[in-house]
Amino acid sequence: MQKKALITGVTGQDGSYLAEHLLDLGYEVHGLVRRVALEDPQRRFNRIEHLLDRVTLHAATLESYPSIFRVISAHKFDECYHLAAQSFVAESFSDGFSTMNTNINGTHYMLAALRDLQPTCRFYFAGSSEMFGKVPEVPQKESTPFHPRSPYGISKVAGFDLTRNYREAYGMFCASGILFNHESPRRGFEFVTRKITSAAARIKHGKQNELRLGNLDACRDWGHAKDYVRAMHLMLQHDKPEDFVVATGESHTVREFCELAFGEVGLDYRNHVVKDDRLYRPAEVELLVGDATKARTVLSWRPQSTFKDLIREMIQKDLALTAGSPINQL
Ligand code: NDP
Ligand code: GDR
Repeated sequence: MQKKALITGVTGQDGSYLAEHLLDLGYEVHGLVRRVALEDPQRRFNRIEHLLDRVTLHAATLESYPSIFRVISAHKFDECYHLAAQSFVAESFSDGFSTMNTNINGTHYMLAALRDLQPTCRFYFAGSSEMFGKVPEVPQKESTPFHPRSPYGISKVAGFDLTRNYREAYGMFCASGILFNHESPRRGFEFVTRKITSAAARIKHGKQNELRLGNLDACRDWGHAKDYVRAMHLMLQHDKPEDFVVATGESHTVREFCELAFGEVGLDYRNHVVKDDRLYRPAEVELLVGDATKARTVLSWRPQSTFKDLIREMIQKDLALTAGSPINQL
């Protein structure tokens, strides 16, 4: 029997890779997208343009319970991957209210609609290493206490708790991934890795002179999004619903990322990167590095891409983009 999956946030970085992965595995894939995206497909669907004839899209928004209820009442799904969210941490400091509203209520609406209409559908929640925030131990694992440092991190802790509560209270198959940063050539341009690789490519091509960044000393555990969506799928194939840390176990500073990315195009980042105090966050998460032993042993999950592979791939794609390749070929 062909399995049917619903992906919220299918137009995002992870949603696009997950849709590809599930299609490769023979799934019937459905995606939840905002009405505004349907009105502007060329721009809003650039990450999934190559999949449009193979996925079924439904208009709904995380702000509206009826819109979610309508989609879930019209189709029976085996698995639901809830990836949609306001995912930019810095933006959550500018407008914490809308981040909370979208991320917390949106997750609650998804869970409540599934409980009422399809309680046997397996549910994945996109939890984050931002939930650890001010870390009490290094590396962080499933048992590490949460101390979120942003409205975004707080919203993800609430989503994580909601997911666990639906599992415990109603016996639903609800699992959370605690995913550390993962990147790709499909990463949004506001996130630091893509900001760096796109700037390095543009500087190389003489289209930009400098790159303004905030905290260069922050440490992150950066993996490849393609590897991380495989872990999401594996979590829902496990015999019981559990939460898993997904990480590479390697941590690098933003400065190291700059050094390697600019080095890829034969430039010295010190000649181009300008530290800008306005880009610092009111509360920073200084050090993240994950211990994915549980995912490795229980799910047999392994990342395939290395830190250097990731940077090289992002730089190559940004060089091509700067030279004029259409964005949808990335
Ligand atoms: P993106 O920002 O690339 O994608 C977010 C998706 O959510 C987009 O499809 C966006 O749609 C959708 N969305 C946002 N707001 C709404 C809304 N109100 N209603 C419906 N859809 C909405 O994120 P990623 O793919 O990088 O991340 C996927 C998930 O994983 C997110 O929940 C993120 O918080 C979480 N996460 C990400 C990590 C990472 O390193 N990438 C690490 C840990 C967790 P639209 O295109 O219309 O804007
Ligand atoms: P993060 O990713 O906040 O970890 O959240 P981001 O790439 O935005 O920041 C990483 C680190 O880089 C520092 N930094 C800057 N960041 C940005 N965006 N722009 C800058 O100019 C800049 N200069 C320095 C930041 O201060 C930070 O320390 C990502 C998102 O995908 C979340 O949705 C996800 O949950 C977490 O990763 C895990």
